[in-house]
Amino acid sequence: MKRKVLLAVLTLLLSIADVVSLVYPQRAGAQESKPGAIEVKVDNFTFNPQTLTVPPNSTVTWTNKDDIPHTIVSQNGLFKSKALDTDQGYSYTFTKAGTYEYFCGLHPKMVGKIVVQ
Ligand SMILES: [Cu+2]
Repeated sequence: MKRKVLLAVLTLLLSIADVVSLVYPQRAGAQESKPGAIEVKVDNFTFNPQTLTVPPNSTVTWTNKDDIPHTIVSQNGLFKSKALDTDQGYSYTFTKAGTYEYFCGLHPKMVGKIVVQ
């Protein structure tokens, strides 16, 4: 009886894999960069990478890897995060081309730049 259930589950998983492999090639053809994957690490009082170039409509996620809080504040007031504790993240979607400079509100010497083009 247990074996039959296991077989049914395996069959279901295989058919899901079939569907995914049918859908996936079309998506891979679109070949834009993946906005979800764009990450700036905040580590050792620096933004890494310090300058990041992304296409329009990219969502950038900053993740705090330090054991003290940091914030992400844009120079022109466009975005501002709350204090991020260790491993907390903040995301912002850049819709328009331009250069967006930002800093840490708690340590203003920490600066970074997002270039959207
Ligand atoms: Cu900071």
